[in-house]
Amino acid sequence: MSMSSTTDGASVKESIDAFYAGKFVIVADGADRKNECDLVFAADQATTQAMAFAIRQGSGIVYAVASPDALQRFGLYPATNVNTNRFAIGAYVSTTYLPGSSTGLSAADRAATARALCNHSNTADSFSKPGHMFPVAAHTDGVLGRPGHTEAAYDLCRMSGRMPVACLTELTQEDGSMLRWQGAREFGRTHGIPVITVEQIIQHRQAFPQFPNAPNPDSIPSIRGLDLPAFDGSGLKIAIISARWNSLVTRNLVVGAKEALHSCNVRDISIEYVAGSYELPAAAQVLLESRRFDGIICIGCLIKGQSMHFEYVSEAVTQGIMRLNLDYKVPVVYGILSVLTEEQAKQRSGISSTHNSGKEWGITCVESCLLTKRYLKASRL
Ligand code: RBF
Repeated sequence: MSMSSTTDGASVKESIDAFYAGKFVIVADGADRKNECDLVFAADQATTQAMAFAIRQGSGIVYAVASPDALQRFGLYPATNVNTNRFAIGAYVSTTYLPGSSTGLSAADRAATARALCNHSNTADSFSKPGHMFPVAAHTDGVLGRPGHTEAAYDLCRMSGRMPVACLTELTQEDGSMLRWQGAREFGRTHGIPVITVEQIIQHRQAFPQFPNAPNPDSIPSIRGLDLPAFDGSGLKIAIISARWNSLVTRNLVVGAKEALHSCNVRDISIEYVAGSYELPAAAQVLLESRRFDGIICIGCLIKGQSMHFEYVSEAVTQGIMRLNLDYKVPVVYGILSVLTEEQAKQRSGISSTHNSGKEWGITCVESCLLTKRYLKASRL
């Protein structure tokens, strides 16, 4: 019984396609590890039917896999300070999405919780602690950082360009024992679900280091906006400076920028905060003087009010950031939404749409850093 041969199970490509379409994928780890087969699917595609199937065929416990950052933004925290689990699973406190549920345990309620964990406009207040879904933090390097089911589910999200939150449960048999490799393949055949191994995902990630970026809905059907090609930003050191003014919006933009940087393999990301957009150029200058960064992304949100403030500040900040770009020869990305209404701010930051401008700024920063590296001998001053 070999689990490493791709001819035994499905191909990674097949699994990525299924996962992208919101369908199930079964992932097996090695006999030397847990020797379990887990059912995974994209959390933003979690329907009541999918959740009911997962609860019936699995252990009954359904996990929500995401990065530590993504969980912490909803006020979730590690379930223990001292992890004595044999496989050091990154268990977080259990949770239920309150607005969408009654007891939290039904398939419909758990599906609502899974979907809510994908919606950045939700705040920590909306999630009870404890609850009935079990969040697990994935290693941010995916299966390359830890060869577990959790990371396999997380990587399936990233490899398919989906929102990086997945649902996962361990498949069990009628008698309650765990389903193993052979049983999982039969189960997969019966239900039309591709079965792959963690090892296959590791090999795929090594062969294809870049993740595709989620399509930018603005740029696909029309000529507006920026397409999001994948760049390899391995080794780059990037700082994000975010204004806290209009923080609901800027927080989302920061998440978008970080997701884009991660998708370009940027691992070294520092984040600093200032009060308002007006503070951004001076803060960027301080970081530039430290000579520690290959690029900086300034994030803010200016919403036109009743006074002349908007005009003055946006003009000053635009000029300030341009000056830094030309003076320091280090890319300083202008990530400031200058909008007329709150609704426009929500639309451009992914709160009321799927378009998050932060992603474009992350990609832009990597692209500009690579250009600088190609033409200037010392990219860090
Ligand atoms: N900062 C922003 O980033 N976005 C805004 O929409 C914004 N609106 C402001 C409106 C007024 C009337 C004032 C006085 C400040 C505003 N700020 C805003 C804060 C500004 O960028 C800066 O932090 C403060 O002026 C302190 O230097």
